[in-house]
Amino acid sequence: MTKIVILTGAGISAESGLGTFRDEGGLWSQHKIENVATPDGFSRDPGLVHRFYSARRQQAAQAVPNAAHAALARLERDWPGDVVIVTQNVDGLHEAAGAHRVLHMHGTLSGALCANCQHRWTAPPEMTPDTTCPACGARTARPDVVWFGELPYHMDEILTHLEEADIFVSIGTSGQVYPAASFVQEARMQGAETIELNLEPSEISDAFTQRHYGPASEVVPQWVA
Ligand code: BV8
Repeated sequence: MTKIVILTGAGISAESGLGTFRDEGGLWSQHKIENVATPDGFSRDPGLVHRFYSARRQQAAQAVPNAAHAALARLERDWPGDVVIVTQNVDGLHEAAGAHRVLHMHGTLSGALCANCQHRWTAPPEMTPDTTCPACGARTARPDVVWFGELPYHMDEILTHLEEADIFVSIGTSGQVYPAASFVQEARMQGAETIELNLEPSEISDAFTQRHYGPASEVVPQWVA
């Protein structure tokens, strides 16, 4: 049975009103990466990092899936073979659209992690440096997201899916962050068909055998149909 592995990035959620990172006016233009998405940045100013993620958590909670998320959920439901979504996104829009097999390699805004005892729980809408861990009581709560220099989640499982993929589709990512940006090469080495669906060519466009450009809410349903 044909297995499809789909990588998504911030671009698939752009039309749901969630900012991307590297587009004009994107999240990184408002904050320096090293101040809000690195362990050092969190140690230096946990209040700033909590404010950055609390604002995104509340925004994501209001966002609704768009036609691209819905099309992928339909594909997962109707495709006779395996469909796995590997997302770099920390919003819950794939699940809100009805997808079930979603691997959040960079974590989720809805998750909280205790830097002291590694306990995980559902994050309150607003987290601050005074947020305590319900398990150990320490004030060491952090967003359960993967920062630069930290190992992404589910890597072993993801690499297995890439080995088994017959089709690899990359949607809404600039291909600038690793190891996600290397997945297309992994898939190609296994002989998979590689497809890029994006607003414009990404840093890794040359690695794809098929490319369709335009807003995700248009090109993804067209491709799924
Ligand atoms: C690791 C946190 C090792 C959560 C994020 C030099 C070379 C290679 C690698 C490195 C290097 N120097 C450092 C590294 C490693 C580093 C890295 O890749 N750095 C980059 C900047 C060079 N990577 C890491 O540190 C990773 N970890 O390597 O660990 C290790 C090994 C062992 C033990 C310990 C450690 C961790 C990376 C994860 C970082 N965390 N986010 C959060 O805040 O969200 S990354 C961040 O970027 C988000 O997760 C985001 O999803 C991700 C990727 O960005 P995109 O999703 O692609 O978003 P972007 O804005 O860039 O692009 C949007 C795209 O959408 C554009 O192409 C645009 O055209 C398109 N678009 C816009 N609108 C639409 C659209 N498409 C369709 N429709 C639209 N409407």
